[in-house]
Amino acid sequence: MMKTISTVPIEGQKPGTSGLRKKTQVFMTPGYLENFIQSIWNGIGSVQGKTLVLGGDGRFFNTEAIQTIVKMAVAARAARLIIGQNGLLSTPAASHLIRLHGADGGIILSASHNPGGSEGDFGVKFNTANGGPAPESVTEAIYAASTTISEYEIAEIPDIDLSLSGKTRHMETEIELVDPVTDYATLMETLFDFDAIRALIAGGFRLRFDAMHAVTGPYAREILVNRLGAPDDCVVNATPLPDFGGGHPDPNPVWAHALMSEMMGDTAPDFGAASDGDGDRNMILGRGIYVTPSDSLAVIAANAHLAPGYAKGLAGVARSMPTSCALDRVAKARGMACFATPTGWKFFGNLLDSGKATLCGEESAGTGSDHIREKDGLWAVLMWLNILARKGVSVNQVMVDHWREFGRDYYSRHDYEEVDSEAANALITDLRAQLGSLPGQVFGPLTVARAEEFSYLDPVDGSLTQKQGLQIHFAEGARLVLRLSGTGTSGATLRVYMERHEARAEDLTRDAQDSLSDVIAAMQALTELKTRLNREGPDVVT
Ligand code: VG1
Ligand code: CO
Repeated sequence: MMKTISTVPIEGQKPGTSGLRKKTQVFMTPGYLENFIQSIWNGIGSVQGKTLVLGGDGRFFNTEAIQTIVKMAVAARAARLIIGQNGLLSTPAASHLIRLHGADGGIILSASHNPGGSEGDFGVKFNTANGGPAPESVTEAIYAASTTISEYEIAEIPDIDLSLSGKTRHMETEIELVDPVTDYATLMETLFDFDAIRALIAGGFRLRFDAMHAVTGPYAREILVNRLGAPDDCVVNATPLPDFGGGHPDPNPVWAHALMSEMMGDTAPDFGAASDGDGDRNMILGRGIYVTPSDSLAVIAANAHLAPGYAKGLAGVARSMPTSCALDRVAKARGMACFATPTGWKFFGNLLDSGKATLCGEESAGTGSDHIREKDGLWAVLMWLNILARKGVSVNQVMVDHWREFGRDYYSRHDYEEVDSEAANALITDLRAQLGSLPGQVFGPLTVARAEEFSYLDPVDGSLTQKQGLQIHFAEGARLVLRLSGTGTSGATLRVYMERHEARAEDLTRDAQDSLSDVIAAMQALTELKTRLNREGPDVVT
C-alpha cells in the first residue's frame, strides 16, 4: 500500500516571502511537488500522529496537488487531515481552522495574487500550529531538507472524493472534508456588529465586492448576501475559476480596474472592495475614492473600537517597514505601541501570539488582527462596513476626517516587474554600498537625512533578520524604500516605495503621484533607475 520512491534534490525549493512559488508547469513536473512536501515532513521532524489542515485557492492543479499531498500524508502516518470541500480554503479560513481544531499546522496551495492557469503560477505555503506562516527557522529547515532529500513516500490509495463531506479513514489517517466557509463566517459574526451592518444595507447603502474569480466568492456570498442581506448582485466574479478568468487576482487599482472605474463613475455604489487569489488581501474604495492600504490600516487602528470584537481597544499595532507611517501617527496619538517588521506576514506571528500587537498590516493590501494569524481580506471589508455603519458617514468623509486629525502620508509603490535580475541586484548592491555616504547629499529637490538597510530584531524570540530593504529618509519629511520582491517567479521585481507627510489642511486632498513628484525625482537622481533597468516607468503603480 505504501511506496518509497528514490529522488534527488531539486534546486531552488526555497520558500520566499510567502511559501514556495513557481510556474505551474514546474510544480507539475513529476516529483517536484512530492520532493517539496516530503521536505516539509522532514523539515518539521515528522508528520506522524499530527493533524494538518489542507486546502487551496482553487487555481489550476489545486485538486491534483491535494490528492498527492493526501497520499503522502497517509504514507507519513498523519493522524488527521481536515480538508476544505472541493479542495477550497481561503488563506484566512485555513488559518482559522488550524486554530479552531488545535491542528499542528496546515498546507495552503496558492500563489496568492500571482496569475493562475497552466501557464501561470502555483504555490505551496506551510503554516504552523498558531495558524500563521511558518517562521524563517522552519522555512530554512524545510529548504535544508530539500537539498538532501533522497526519497519520498506515497500511499497507493485511490483519489479521495473531494466533493463529499464527512470523515473517512485511510490506513492510520482520518480524513475529514469540511465546509470551507461556515466556520470562518461564524468567526466574523463574533467580531463585528452584524446588526448595524445589516441595518446600513437595509437602509439603501450600496456595495460591490469583486472576488476576481478567486477563492473569496463563496465567502463573500455567504457573509454579505446570506448573513448581511446585501442583494445577490453585490458580489461579482464570485465563482472561483482555475485561471481566475485570465486575470491577475491582485486587488489594486491596476488589476481590479473594472471595479475601480465603476467606483469612480457617476452611479458608483457607496462602497467597493476586492480580494486576491487566496482571500488574504483587500482593496477598499468609496464613491470616487481609493483608500491606500496604508491609510486603511491607520483608519482601522483609529476606529477598531467601534467593532464589538475590539471594543476594549488595541494592545498594540504593527506594520511592515515599507508601509507608510500613517499607522505610527495613530499609535502615537492613542498611546499604543507600534512595531515595524520586515515584509511578509510571518513576522507578525510572534507579536500577535505574545499579545504585543492586536492589529497588523502591510502596504500591499494586507490587514488583519489576532483573530487568526494571516492577513484577512473579508475581515478588512467587514471592519470598514462596521466603521461606516457606526459613524454614518461616507468613505470619503472618513478619510478627510482622518487626514484632518492626523495629517496625510501621501504614499505610492512603484513596481518594476520582470526586470533583468542582474541589473536589479546590482542596483541594490551599489546603493547599499553608498548608504554610509548619503546623509547630507542632495538628490533632485531633496536632501538625505538618514540612510540604512533595515534589519529586524524580533522582540519576542530574539531572532535577527537582515537585509530587508534600503531606507532613505529625507530632511524634507519624505521616505524612500527599495527592495526586491520575494514572490515573483520570473526575473526580478523591484519595489520602490515612496511617502511624504503633509500636515497643511489645504493640501490634504491632492493627487498622490503629484504630491510625491519630489520624492520620485530624488529617487531617479539617486538610483538612475531608468537607465540601469532600461525602463521608462513602473509597470504597476499602487
Ligand atoms: C508581497 C508583498 C508582501 C506580502 C507578500 C505575500 O511580497 O509585498 O507585503 O506579504 O507579497 O502576500 P513581495 O516579496 O513580492 O514584495 V500574498 O497575498 O502573496 O500571500
Ligand atoms: Co494573498
